[in-house]
Amino acid sequence: DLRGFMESENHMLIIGGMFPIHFRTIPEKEPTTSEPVSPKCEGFNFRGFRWARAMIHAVQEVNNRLDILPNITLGYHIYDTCFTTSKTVEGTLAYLTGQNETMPNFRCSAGAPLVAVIGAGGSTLTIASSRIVGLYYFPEVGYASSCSVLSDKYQFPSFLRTIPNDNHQSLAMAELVRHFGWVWIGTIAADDDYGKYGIKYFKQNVEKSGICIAFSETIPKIYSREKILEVVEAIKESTANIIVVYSSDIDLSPLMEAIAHNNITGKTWIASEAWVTSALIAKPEYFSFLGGTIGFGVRRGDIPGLKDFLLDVHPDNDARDDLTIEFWQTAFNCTWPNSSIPYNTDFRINVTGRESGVHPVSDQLCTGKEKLEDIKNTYLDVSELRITYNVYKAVFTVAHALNNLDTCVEGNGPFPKNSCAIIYDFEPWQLMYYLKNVKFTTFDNELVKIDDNGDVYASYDIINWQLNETGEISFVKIGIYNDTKDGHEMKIYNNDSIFWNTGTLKPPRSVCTENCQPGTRKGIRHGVPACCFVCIPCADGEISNETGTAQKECFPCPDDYWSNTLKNECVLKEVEFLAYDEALGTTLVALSLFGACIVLSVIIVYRMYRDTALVKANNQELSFLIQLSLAITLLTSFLFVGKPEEWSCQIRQVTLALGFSLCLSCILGKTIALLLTYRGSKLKAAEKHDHISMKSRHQKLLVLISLITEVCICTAYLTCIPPYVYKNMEFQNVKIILECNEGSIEFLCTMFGFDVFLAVLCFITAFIARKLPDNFNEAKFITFGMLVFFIVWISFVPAYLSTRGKFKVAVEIFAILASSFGLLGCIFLPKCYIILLKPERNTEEIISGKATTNDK
Ligand code: TCR
Repeated sequence: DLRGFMESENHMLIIGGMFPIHFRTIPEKEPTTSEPVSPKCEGFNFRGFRWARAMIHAVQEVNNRLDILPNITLGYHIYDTCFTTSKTVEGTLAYLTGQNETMPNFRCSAGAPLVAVIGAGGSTLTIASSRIVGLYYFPEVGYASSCSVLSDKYQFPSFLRTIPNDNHQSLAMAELVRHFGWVWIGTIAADDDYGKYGIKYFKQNVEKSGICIAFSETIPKIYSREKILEVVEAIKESTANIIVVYSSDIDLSPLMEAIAHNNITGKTWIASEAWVTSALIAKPEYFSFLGGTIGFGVRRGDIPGLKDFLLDVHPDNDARDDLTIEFWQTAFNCTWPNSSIPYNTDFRINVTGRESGVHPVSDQLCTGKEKLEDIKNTYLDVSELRITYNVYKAVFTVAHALNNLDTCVEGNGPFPKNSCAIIYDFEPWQLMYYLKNVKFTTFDNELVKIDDNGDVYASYDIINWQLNETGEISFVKIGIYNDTKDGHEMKIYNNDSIFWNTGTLKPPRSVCTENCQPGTRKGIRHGVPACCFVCIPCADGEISNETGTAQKECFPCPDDYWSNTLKNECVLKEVEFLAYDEALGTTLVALSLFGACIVLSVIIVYRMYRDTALVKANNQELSFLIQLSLAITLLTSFLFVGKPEEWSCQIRQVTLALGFSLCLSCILGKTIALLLTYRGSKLKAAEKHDHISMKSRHQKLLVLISLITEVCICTAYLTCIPPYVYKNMEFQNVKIILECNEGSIEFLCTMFGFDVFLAVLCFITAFIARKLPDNFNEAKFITFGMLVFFIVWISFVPAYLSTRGKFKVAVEIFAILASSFGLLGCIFLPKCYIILLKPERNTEEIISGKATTNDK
């Protein structure tokens, strides 16, 4: 309990202050058998003591300044919260009542009014005390209470603070995590409002960007070995390398002790403001576990004259000052003569299981000559004045508000009828008005402005833990994070200046599953976080080629492309057609050439033996036309083999149909002639000549008509719906079958239907004529040839329909060759046989059928 004021004539106002000068209260043994008393506290907190001293320093500075509150002297009344809610509430009530003078915490200057409270440290404590002072609209200015709920003015109408709202810090942490590409993160929160709200907001933020939380643990408020070990176990088991910790240093220290004890290395810790620069955690012996920690610190300031003021503390200064005696005893580990202060104790059970702090009072007596300058102590460390600077700003906020209240000009005031409040006697809500509008600059030229929610502008230093030459942990500023009007801004100065405990210059990685390789995609596993997935190979015809991102889908290749075996690239599909240079193609072409040669030799034979009876007996032109048409049909194979082109597609079927129609119409001419010859044989000799010439005219006409008909059909086909080249991809994924699409099946059928019609006529007439005596049984051979023709084409249909790809074309060529060879063989081969090998039978008599008996 610190209190003080300057003795002067001036009017005096008191500012309350609440600081965690001890770590915890000592639990009462038997609370029910005696009247309850306020618990005692243990564990001297040098940092909290420094904050309290900084407040006194700030109050004195205000008193020394002539520009702020010249006629008023500020006093202070500081209460130890012992980092517990109960003590805080007790203190708050003591402030408000000003009663209970016998209790240790009393208002020294009876009569001097309390104007505001600075405090109460951690958010949980502040929430408790602020709810009480809020009832009276009594101002409370926080210096370390950063929890976001405190911005809620419905719940905490009289609270303001000089530390930024934690929402900004949570955002900054999320931004940092995203910056380094970490997606698999563990979180640890203190079991209080600070930890829980901070982590909650962090999680909300981070989960939006697809980052997953591997584990969420809480550190107990009341020390519990089991619970700490549970947390340690969770950290050990998790694959997450990044751990975000939102906790005050006091709560965190047992966990860190356990981390060191269990030798957990290789983790990178993200520190919240409350422990990032704390000497309780940043111990050199922890460096192998905590080195490379990155955290956020609020703005720091070097308060002028503070170091000297801190040094100016000695038990002799004030005999009643128990805290200073305890400080002295703890700092120098000695006992102050005749002191009844038993505080230098710690009854906690250590994480390691042994009883620690069993050194209630040292045997060594303090001399009073110990030198503070000689020891290294958190209290005297003024290198990282962040919260201390906030305390300073909090005092000045109150002082400036009081000053504004004091300088109010009557008639221009903010209160009803433009009145002012009187500094000697004002209500708490009147000061609240001025506090809400306060605006001033510190010695550091920092503008302090409290907004409507009682918050200040957020700006953080990004701090990295590194080891310096002297083997101590130094807090290196590696970047900044600022809250700007439109969003926020994070700057990391130089990536190479960051120390990572991975032993490299590169940031550690923290993922549950490594990103999928190209050629695979992300497959969701049920019941596990989205960051833990399996990589499934892409389906055929689909690819994924991005590296670095975990992609959810494979993309199908464009039409002409297909995936390669690695599934990371689309490659042009292989084009398939019946080529000249493959065995099948060559064979078919050779066969057709062979056929054409035979036809050619037949033509030559006919030409050479044109004067013989057998050749003469036929209409020579018709025979030639048949030979020609067979040559044509045989040679159309060339149009079918090779890469289909627009032109070849268009002419191949047409040529074939025309060839056949020419051939068949000639044959029909022949068979009709045979029928007519029979009739003619019954005519008289005079009429015979006429008959013969008429017969050949009729034959030519028939050929011409059928040819014209077929040409018409073909032209219509080609002009209306011509065939075209078609890339068939339906049957095979990997290949494009290049084929001719016939365009119109109807036209095709009509075209070939006409051929079939002719063929049927041929067959019928030949069949009728087969028994007639003719020149060398021609009708019989034609019947046979037509049968071959039919058999070939009838069997062609199912064969054609059931084959795919290039073999389809082969089947068709095969049918063409077979039918052509069939006709060739049946019509011309027997004749050539006779012409060439049996010339004795090549006589008028035998041919005209007069020697039929011989024949049979
Ligand atoms: N806000 C924390 C408490 C806290 C603290 C600290 C405690 C902060 N910074 C430094 C000890 C040392 C930030 C709270 O609970 O709101």
